[in-house]
Amino acid sequence: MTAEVRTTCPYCGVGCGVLATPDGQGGAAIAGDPEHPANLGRLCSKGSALGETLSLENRLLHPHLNGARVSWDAALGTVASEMARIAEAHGPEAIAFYLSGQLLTEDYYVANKLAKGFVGTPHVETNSRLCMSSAVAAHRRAFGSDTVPGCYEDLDEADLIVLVGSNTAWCHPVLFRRMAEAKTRRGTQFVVIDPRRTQTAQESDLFLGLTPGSDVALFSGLLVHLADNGFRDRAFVDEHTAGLDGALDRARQIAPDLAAIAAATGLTEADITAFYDLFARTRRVVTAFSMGVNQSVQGTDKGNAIINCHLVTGRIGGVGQGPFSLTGQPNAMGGREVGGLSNMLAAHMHFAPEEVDRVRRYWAAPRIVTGEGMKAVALFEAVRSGKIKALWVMGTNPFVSMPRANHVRAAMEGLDLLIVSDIMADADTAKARARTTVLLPAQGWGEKDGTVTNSERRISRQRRFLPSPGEARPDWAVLAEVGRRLGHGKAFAFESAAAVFREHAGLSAFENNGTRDFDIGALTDIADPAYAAAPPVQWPLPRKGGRQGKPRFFADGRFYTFDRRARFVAVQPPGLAEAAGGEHPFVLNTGRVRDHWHTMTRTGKSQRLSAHRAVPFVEIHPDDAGKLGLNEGGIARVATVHGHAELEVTVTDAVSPGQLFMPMHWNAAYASTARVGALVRGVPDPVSGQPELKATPAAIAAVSYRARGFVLSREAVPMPEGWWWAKAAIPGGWGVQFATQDGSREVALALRGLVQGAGYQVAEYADHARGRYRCAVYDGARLVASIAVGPYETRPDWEAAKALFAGTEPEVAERRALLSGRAATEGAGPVVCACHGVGLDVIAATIRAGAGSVEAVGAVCKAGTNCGSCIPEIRKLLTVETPKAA
Ligand SMILES: Nc1nc2c(c(=O)[nH]1)N[C@H]1C(S)=C(S)[C@@H](COP(=O)(O)OP(=O)(O)OC[C@H]3O[C@@H](n4cnc5c(=O)[nH]c(N)nc54)[C@H](O)[C@@H]3O)O[C@H]1N2
Ligand SMILES: Nc1nc2c(c(=O)[nH]1)N[C@H]1C(S)=C(S)[C@@H](COP(=O)(O)OP(=O)(O)OC[C@H]3O[C@@H](n4cnc5c(=O)[nH]c(N)nc54)[C@H](O)[C@@H]3O)O[C@H]1N2
Ligand code: SF4
Ligand SMILES: [Mo]
Repeated sequence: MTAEVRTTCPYCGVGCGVLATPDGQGGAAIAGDPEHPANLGRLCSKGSALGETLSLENRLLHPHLNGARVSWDAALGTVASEMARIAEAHGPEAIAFYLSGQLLTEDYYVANKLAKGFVGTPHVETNSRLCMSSAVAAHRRAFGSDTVPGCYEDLDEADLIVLVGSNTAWCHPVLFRRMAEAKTRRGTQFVVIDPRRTQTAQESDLFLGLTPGSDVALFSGLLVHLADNGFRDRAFVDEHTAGLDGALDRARQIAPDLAAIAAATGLTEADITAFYDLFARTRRVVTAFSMGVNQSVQGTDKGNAIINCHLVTGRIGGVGQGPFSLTGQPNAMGGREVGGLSNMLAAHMHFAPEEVDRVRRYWAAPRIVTGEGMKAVALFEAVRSGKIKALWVMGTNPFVSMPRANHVRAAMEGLDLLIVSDIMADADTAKARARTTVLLPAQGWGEKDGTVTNSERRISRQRRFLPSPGEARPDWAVLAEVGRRLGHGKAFAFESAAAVFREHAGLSAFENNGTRDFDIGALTDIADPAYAAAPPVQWPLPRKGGRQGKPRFFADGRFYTFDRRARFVAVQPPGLAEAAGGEHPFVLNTGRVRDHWHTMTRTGKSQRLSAHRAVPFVEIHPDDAGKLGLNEGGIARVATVHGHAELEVTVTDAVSPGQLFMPMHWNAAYASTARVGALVRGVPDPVSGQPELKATPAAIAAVSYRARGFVLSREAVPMPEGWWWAKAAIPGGWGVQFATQDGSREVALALRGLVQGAGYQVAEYADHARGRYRCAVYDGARLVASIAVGPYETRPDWEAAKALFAGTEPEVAERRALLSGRAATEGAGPVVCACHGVGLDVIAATIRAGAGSVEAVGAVCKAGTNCGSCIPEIRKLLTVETPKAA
């Protein structure tokens, strides 16, 4: 064991501090950093399982050109010469970059400088367009700058937390635990506003299950209520804001009375009144919002409708109060700081002539671009139309995550030059082929070095604790090398991440003098050792301000508009881009599950994280399922105008009738047909350009196969063409669940050869007349593979087989059980607690045996005692199982 290294979790925007202790064999022990102010030692299930994602399996380790391995020199030679050729022939604007909120600030800075300053293309866009660009636009309209006013401490100190379109319990779990502690400590109340009764909603004091897309009606009604009932902060509104009258007029039109609000939102008048009263009489209120707000055709208006309510009450900038955009990605904020969105220039500057001039001088870049580039949806449209000839995709997987992904894929395959920088060889986008395709291996988390900024503006270091594998390089270094090859040696002479950071910090302070919110001038001269050792720090951090950042903005009522007043915004009436109906009668909502990250290229490697939900699924209300003959665990085809997916059915009243919910995670390496982007329309918000990803009209129907089963094997085995399948990491190897039109005999033939190595013994049980087949493959006493097939109606239960597979040498009784399909011992059920691998059946039995609280359950079976991400699910089981115990 070598010494532990302080670093930062590479997943969500909470930005938890991690202590990583490398084991010397490519792995590391992972723990929460007790000294990091974001998490004070806690980690959620994803953070805790980081150690399971570090293997080099399927890593992209060498540069490739058109499918063949080449040297870095050859790969970057092609990149530079092709970029130069395309710029020469079609102009630099034919070149685009599509970046990611998961890049480090240093990577992002160099990419932005290269493109906007030296290649001369404004088309530098990022997946953050799909994530929080509506929040950015709402901030800019209200505050004159993209400023997050508050900090995490406000969540500890609030008396009311309103969560809008945010499944915080699953997506920002460590923050949710802070909120839950505030509840215990000071009785903080939670209101959850979401069309879906999420795990977060289960924990709320008031759940408002509104009609999709109707948030603006709810918050317009709230604005009127606050303004008309004596909750207006007159001094604040008069001295520090503008535009209330116009915003209020519009709000009155949208929400003339309670009945109209109830009709628009589908909520009861009693619930609406309860929410308005609670908000009105609680001074310390934080309204936290994420993708249910942002990923909407009126995401910017939703954000401003929320901010309006904070401005009218003057609840901004004070302890425990304010609107709070929860950022998704670990460096969503860093991307905003460097100018990673195509409508920003750099360092929170836009394209005003004096701003362009300032950055031109700082960069010494005479060819700097002078206007905005295209936003994601338009950008990929321009790829399709041929306007964009070269695209560099870095740290994002658009074949899965972009709306109309099939369209996007076809468009990208028509490019003259496609460059993909990724860490995984099996990422869907890394498998694309354009006329010239260059694949560049990036250093991943634990291998690279730099900074990220979390939701509360806190800059933390990601540090290297593993050797760099194969020929992987840091993204910033590759970009800088291309800059040098294009003839800009001086501008891209960076010798380290620290050098990049210094230049970035310098730009933030350059001719700033308090005119721009983003200022980290105090770090401009940070020396290499200080950068190496830098503790987490919040911005702003101006040169003259000392080493302590400022936790909150706007307490002084001074904003970044020209008159330093905040703006109320008159919003548009609520609505979705397209109404469900006709052949597509359902609203398809999409989002996340607790234990997977995005397109699964990393969390898919973890068996702990794959146990919670092992198969892609669609949630549907029992009434709809009944009408359509859909059964729990059956397979359904969900289709939109743009594409389709086949998913396992989960029948639940967590979704309302007429709605479907599907997770965004499964990519083509993990499931046959479950890529979310293929289905989603993604009409962009007119202000922010962020596409609507939560409400595409869809149809759903049962699908019937002849057989269904699973394969467990030490190495992953590919499924035959035409089968439905989903792959999951399991203890000791891989599990694939499948369904097929073949009978058990054909399945046996197709699969047995895939798992049967030389010298292995095979034990089989076949009853093909009944469509049943089971097989266990042993290498000596060790179980190396197991196959089970049954008729389609029998949903395969693989928990018992998985348990045997995880062990070393099954007993005779267990071997027999494996073939008979009956478990030798009682199963544990699907995993609830990922950290300790505790199943639902075990927790339910513990409760029935008398454990009456989360703590008691933990004391008996350990569930919920590590990261706590499963505590909401345990609490739900307590409500269900406790009555049975009595
Ligand atoms: N486990 C996990 N955590 C993550 C991530 C992950 O992949 N996995 N990704 C990270 C990233 S990048 C992001 S952006 C965040 C996202 O974090 P969240 O925003 O919390 O996650 P989502 O599940 O995308 O969507 C949130 C909720 O919006 C609701 N919603 C849909 N339509 C509407 C509507 O019209 N109004 C309202 N009020 N709500 C609506 C959905 O039902 C859903 O429950 O999570 C981050 N954390
Ligand atoms: N329908 C629907 N679509 C959505 C969403 C939704 O809720 N619904 N959410 C949207 C949101 S909020 C987001 S943030 C996006 C996320 O979508 P993506 O950004 O496409 O998802 P990731 O899986 O995080 O992709 C990251 C890629 O970068 C690679 N990678 C990891 N580390 C590195 C590195 O250090 N360097 C490089 N070069 N590559 C690396 C990974 O292997 C992976 O291929 O999806 C969006 N799309
Ligand atoms: S909450 Fe979980 S995923 Fe997010 S930063 Fe913390 S440990 Fe990582
Ligand atoms: Mo995101």
